[in-house]
This record gives sequence, C-alpha cells and structure tokens, in this order.
Amino acid sequence: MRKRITLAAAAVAVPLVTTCLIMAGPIRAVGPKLPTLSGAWPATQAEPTGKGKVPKHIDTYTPGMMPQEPLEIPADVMERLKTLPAEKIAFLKSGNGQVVVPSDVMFKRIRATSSTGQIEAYVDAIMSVYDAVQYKEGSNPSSIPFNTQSAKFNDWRLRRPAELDPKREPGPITLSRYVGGYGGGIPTFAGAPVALTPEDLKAGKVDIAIMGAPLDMGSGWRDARHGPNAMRVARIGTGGTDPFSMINPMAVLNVVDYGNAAIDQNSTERSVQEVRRMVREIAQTGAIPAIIGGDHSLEYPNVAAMADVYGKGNVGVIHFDSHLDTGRGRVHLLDHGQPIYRVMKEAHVRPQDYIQVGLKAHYGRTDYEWQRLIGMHYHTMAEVEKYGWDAVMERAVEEASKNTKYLYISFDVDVLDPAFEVGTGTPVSGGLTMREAIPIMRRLCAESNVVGFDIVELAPQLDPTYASALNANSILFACMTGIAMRRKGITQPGFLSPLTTDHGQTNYYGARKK
Ligand SMILES: [Mn+2]
Repeated sequence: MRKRITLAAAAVAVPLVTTCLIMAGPIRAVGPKLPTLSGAWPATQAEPTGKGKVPKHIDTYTPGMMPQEPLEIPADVMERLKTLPAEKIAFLKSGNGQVVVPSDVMFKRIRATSSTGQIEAYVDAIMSVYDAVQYKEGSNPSSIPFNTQSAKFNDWRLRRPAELDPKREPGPITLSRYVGGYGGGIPTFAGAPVALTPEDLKAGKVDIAIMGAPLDMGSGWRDARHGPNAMRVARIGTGGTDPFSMINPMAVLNVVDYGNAAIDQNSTERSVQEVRRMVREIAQTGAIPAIIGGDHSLEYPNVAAMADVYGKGNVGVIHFDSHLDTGRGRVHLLDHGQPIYRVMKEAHVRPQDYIQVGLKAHYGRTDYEWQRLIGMHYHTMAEVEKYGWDAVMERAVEEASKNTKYLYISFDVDVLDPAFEVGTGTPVSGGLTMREAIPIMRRLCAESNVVGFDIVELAPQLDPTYASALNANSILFACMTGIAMRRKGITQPGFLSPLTTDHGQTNYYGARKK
C-alpha cells in the first residue's frame, strides 16, 4: 500500500503558486437557465464530467450573479408609471429592481401610492440602492494589498533549516515522560509521538500523520482555531481497543502528531496555501494526512493537495455536513460555505465523485436542483427520515468506492446533532447521533481506500463540557480503527467482532448469528 501511494505521488508535481486560490479568476454566470422540477426536469442523471474537467453547468444559477429576467409589468401598474422618464421605466422592465424589492411587493406599493411624485421617489430609491451595491472600479478596492516592505513577509511559513537546530536522527519523538499512565508529558493528538518533517514520517514508517490547521476566518461563529488543541488536551476517546472490531488502532498503526500548519489569521487565502503544501508533503511520504480544523474552508486546500498527489479526478470525496458548502458568487472566493464549489471549479474532483451526507440546513429548491444538474450525490436527513439511517449508510458507503480508487473524507462536526456537538459555529438541529456517525466512519475507513480525512468546525469554547471534544476525538478514533482494520485485512461490509456482539453462553440469536 505504501509503495502504491509513493508511485502515485512521484507522478504528480504541481507548483503551488500557480494553482493557488488567488489565480481562480472571476465567476461568471453561464449556461442554460436552471430547469425547475415542475418544468423541464426529468434529468435525474446529469451528464458526467471528465477527469480534470470543470463541470459544464457549474456556474449555472450562481446566486446573486444571474442576469435578471426582464420583468413584465401589469397594465394597471404601467398606467401609474406613465409620467416617469423612459429610462426609469426601462430600468423597472429590466428586472434588476428585483434585486432590491421582489416584484409583487413593488407592484403592491405602486398600486397603493396615489401621488406620482411619491411613486417616482420610490422608483428612484430602488434604482439608487441597485446602483450602490454594484462593484465600482476605482472607488471599490477589488483586492486587499499586503505590506511588501515588511522584513518578515514570509517568516510565518518559512521552514526552519535543519542547520538552525541541534542535530538529531529523523523519526517520531515521544513526548510522554512515562512508560505507562495517562496524560504525562505534553498533550498530543491521541497521545501520539510528534514528527516535524517528511524525513521523520519516512523514518518512522508513519501510517497516519495528524496535523492541526487552526484556520478561523471562514466560520460563522469564530473559535475553530481552538479545535486542534481541544482534541489534544481532552485526548479522551482516542485510546485503547475499539469494542466493535476488537482492534486497537494505535497498536496496529504508526500514528504521529505532525503539529499545526502555519496560519495567517488575517488571511484565509494565504493560510490555505501553506495547508495545501503540508497536506501534500504528508501524502507524498505515503502517510494518510488527518487534518484537524479549523473551519471548513480547509476542505479546499486538503482536497486540492490530494489531487496534487493522486491526480485530478482520481479522488472521490465524502462530505459530512449539515450544510451543502457549494456556495458561490460571494464576494470572498473562499469561506467555510464554499469549499466544494472551489474544489470542483478547479477540477480537482468531479461532481459525480462528490457525496454529501447528513444535509439538513435550510437551503432552497434551486440549491438542490443545481447539485442535481451538475451530478453530485447528496444524502439529506430527509432521505434518512424516509429510508432510515441503515439504508442511507449502505448507499453512501457503496457510492464512496464506486467511481474512484481513492477516497477523501471531510467531516464537519455540525453534521452531528447539537445534542452531541454543541461546540460548533453553525449548529443545526435534527442531525446524526454518535451511534450513526461512528459506524459510518469506521466502515468507510475499513471498506474504502481512504487517503486522507479531516475533522473540522469544532469550536470548543461554545461547549463548557468535554462532550464536543470527546465526540470529535471519537470520530477520529473510528476512522483510525477502520484504517487499522483494513491493514489487518478486515474489509467485509459492516464487520463487527463476534466476541463483543454475543456473549456466547446461549444460542439466543440462533440462525441470525453472522
Ligand atoms: Mn461545512
């Protein structure tokens, strides 16, 4: 397995700077108007997108960027507008006023206003608001300049040359002072030894390198920057033998804490470049990067790094979230609600290889229609209500290995019900229980070829208890268990240990015994 990954890594070399987010360019609304389910919508299967290709309809119906349809003005409203100058009537007919006021609200107001002066003042107000929200070249800066005179411009992300440090042999370093016990020394993810360089990962034959990425600018309610340390300090949930599989992942796998990526807390754009570099360097050694966020903007650099190593279009992504995260057309090119769009727009992953699970936030019809149009696979809590969790889990696990050789898992902890995970910036009620989340993570990591995963959006200060950090650690443990099961050859669907599923003193389950 290690050999395969290394070979794939050698075949790919993508210079970071030329592929970074800043080069992404403007988003334009192109393509056909989105069909509606009531209209021309028999398309349950979208046209497949080729490897390395940008999906054909990706910018169809970009919220806030579609040209408005011309507006038909009813005759009685036109009658009241007839004294207005021609250019004001033309503006209303253009439909652009609907950006400011919905047309039915506007017609109602015009019908209820008797004075033509007042009607004109109302139209003027709509026109002035419409004009004021548009980008004005010259007076609106379209980028935020840096101070390039700073003598510290690159120090935050410059790697320390080995010559600056005392000489040491490469390899993982144990930070626990004690032979046994719990919590001595310095806290790390899962109590794992630390590694700082790719040479350490190679020397230690590391299977999983857990890294922190305390990015915090793209979330709704800040604090995701404390996620990595909360999981390190809590540590609970990450040790011992998994009772479902009777596998002790830390005994099977070489796991390290790879430290945090450098983050510029004033710039998501600068930060994600360094995250992408670090995820890529882990994967290039053959280790599986586990990225602990940080906000969900991270899905973009994480998945882009996977494509850097395994090739564009070769990696599928399963995305656990309350939210679609396919936002687009916003002023900022990346935040925690837009990573999937950015990943697909740069053709790292094809829509048909994107699988979302646990969606339940309050999106509109066109948001789902667009996802169908471009060919994504989505599984909402409505589907769970209709078919039950077991059926949806089976479907998602099957899809995860269907199209691609490699799988990346992005786990936004807000997919969990706030009863389990209150410590997150954008919680939504009615989500997955831990009894649903643990088995799907264990199964995906055992039954698919997982090459990387992230756990994001833990905001520990929103939870005065240990529960949010414990549950995030338990998701980490479930996936590490699955990866260890796979290494041991345990990949049969839904494997559970015979030892812990039945005490064996009677034949109670009889023929139902697996
Ligand atoms: Mn998310």
